[in-house]
Amino acid sequence: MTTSTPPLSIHPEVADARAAGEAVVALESTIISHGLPYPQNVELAREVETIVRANGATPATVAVLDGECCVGLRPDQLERLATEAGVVKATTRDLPWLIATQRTGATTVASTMRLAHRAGVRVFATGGIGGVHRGAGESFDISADLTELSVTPVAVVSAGVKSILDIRLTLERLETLGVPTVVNGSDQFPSFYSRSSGLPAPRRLDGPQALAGMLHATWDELGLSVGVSIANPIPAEYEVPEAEIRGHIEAALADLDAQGITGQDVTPFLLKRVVEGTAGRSLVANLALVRHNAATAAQIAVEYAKLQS
Ligand code: PSU
Ligand code: MN
Repeated sequence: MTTSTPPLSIHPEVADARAAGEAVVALESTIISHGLPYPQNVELAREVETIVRANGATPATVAVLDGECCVGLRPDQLERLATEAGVVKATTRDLPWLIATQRTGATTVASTMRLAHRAGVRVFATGGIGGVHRGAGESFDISADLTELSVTPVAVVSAGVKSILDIRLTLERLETLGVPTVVNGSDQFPSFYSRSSGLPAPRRLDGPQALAGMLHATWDELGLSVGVSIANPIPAEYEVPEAEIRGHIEAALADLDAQGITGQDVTPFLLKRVVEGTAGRSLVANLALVRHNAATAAQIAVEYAKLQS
């Protein structure tokens, strides 16, 4: 499972950690190429890898480089994703095309999960997951992240769902798809910048050990082939009040309609507009919550590795 077979290329450090039964944490790359501005994107990508290591796990950033599906990247490869023009935003359905055309793509939550799973990696840290867009009844715009969570046994640690999406419908969809969804240490489901969303946590567990126990129950005891959504609320000191974000999100959604933006461009457009609108305040929160998720994911991966031995 840990050997590299084209088009899958597993970084030797990741392969060694897997072979030794040690903790590994997957990281996505759409956040680097399409989710954050330069140079914060590459700085964060490096920093998150350091945080994963400091918490006892090996980082494995995932991307497709010239048609090669890489699990674990060298520093120059991270830099390339942060700076190169024309890096494709790649969800699972794009992987075959990237391989066939030897192109370079940044992986979303969905495709990162799929490639992490191929490499035997079970825990993944990100900022926010995709979900059901507002107005999805008309547009049918529901992120493939949710579909992937329903079929691929990887745990995704996020800060919940950004309110550019319809959070209530996203939780409904996760329930329908049978995705275990749990909040770390809170009775509220978080909404990325905020520790609350007005919706209750579907389920709650407190801390890495309890969360790892649930992963063990899901995959090893029940044998379910399903992802697990772990929502990890932003630390209180970095929270941005909902009132401060709401207007910017409404404006961004109105621009989206006015400019006729659809499909894969929707999420990157909204993310960029919110950062611009809040004059970088949302960016500080975004960086903080990703760091926090990386630390929590590494701790969960360490606890889960103990249950495997
Ligand atoms: N939400 C965020 N930041 C992000 C994304 C979502 O707050 O960077 C990215 C993730 O890579 C996620 C993707 O998997 O957007 C979802 O895109 P779409 O809605 O097109 O499925
Ligand atoms: Mn979409």
